[in-house]
Amino acid sequence: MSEQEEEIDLASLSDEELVQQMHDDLYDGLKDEVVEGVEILLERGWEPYRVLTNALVDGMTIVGIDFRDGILFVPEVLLAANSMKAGMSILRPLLAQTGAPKMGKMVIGTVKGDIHDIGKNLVGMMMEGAGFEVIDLGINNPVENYLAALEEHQPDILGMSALLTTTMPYMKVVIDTLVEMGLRDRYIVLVGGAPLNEEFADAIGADAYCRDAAVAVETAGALIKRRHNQLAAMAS
Ligand code: B1M
Repeated sequence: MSEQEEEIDLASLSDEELVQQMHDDLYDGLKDEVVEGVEILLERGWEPYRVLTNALVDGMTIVGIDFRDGILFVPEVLLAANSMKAGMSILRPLLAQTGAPKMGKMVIGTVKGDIHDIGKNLVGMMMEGAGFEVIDLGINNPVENYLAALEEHQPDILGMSALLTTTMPYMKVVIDTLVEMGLRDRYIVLVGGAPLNEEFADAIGADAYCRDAAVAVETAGALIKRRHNQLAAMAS
């Protein structure tokens, strides 16, 4: 750490300066500083969701741009990702503590060949906060993992994440397998990840594409409600 970095007293910064500094610290992979920044913003009364989006997600967006442009490389991005995860781990229990009524169950995982998990983790956190039980399968999941988890946990929703154009087609492998096994209609299938879009979700037979974690929560709630209404109509 340089002398200049050591001199910065995060608590003395205004909210705006602190968020800016947290973007820089995330970029530099300074985990302890990112954690301290999260704690300070919470102490100042910021809502956990605001800390998550303004300080962490926006910071990671800057990292993503410089990664794309060849200014940052994998080791630096890994450090940034670990700092982001450390910040998220403080927010996770706070986001889950909303006391929301139980909404349903979701199994979620990143698809085979793909090790990106920050976005998936964020979706899981937000879903828990909205009252869903979340079973997280982690990264690099072959179809067998999804099938085993669906059988074991009998969720309402299957969520899949992919961040690479080379791994997103694997979502279709999972959905096609569900169709072949006659299981597709049992689950609401939601997909997400930066390279996806609605057309892709339609083309592979998912129920919906979720642009971000907030949309995932909204979509999950709406589709579960629709499903309950359909079942009630069939029963009457
Ligand atoms: Co990777 N990487 N990466 N990377 N990486 C991208 C995705 C990339 C776009 C960077 C770039 O070039 N600009 C690029 C993909 C290009 C492409 O395919 N078109 C890329 C590449 C090329 C690679 C490698 C191939 C690099 C290499 O090795 N040469 C390699 C691949 C490894 C692999 O998976 N096999 C690789 C590796 C890595 C790291 C390990 C260094 C690290 C991952 C660490 C980790 O996740 N633990 C990493 C990172 C951090 C990124 C970027 C910079 C950031 C991703 C991120 O965490 N975003 C990323 C650039 C970018 O996306 N702009 C990039 C923040 C997160 C909150 O957003 O994940 O989009 P996101 O999630 C959002 C939504 O998409 C949505 O909600 C989330 C929250 O709002 N969502 C869902 C996501 N999943 C969902 C599931 C749902 C619903 C919504 O289910 C219901």
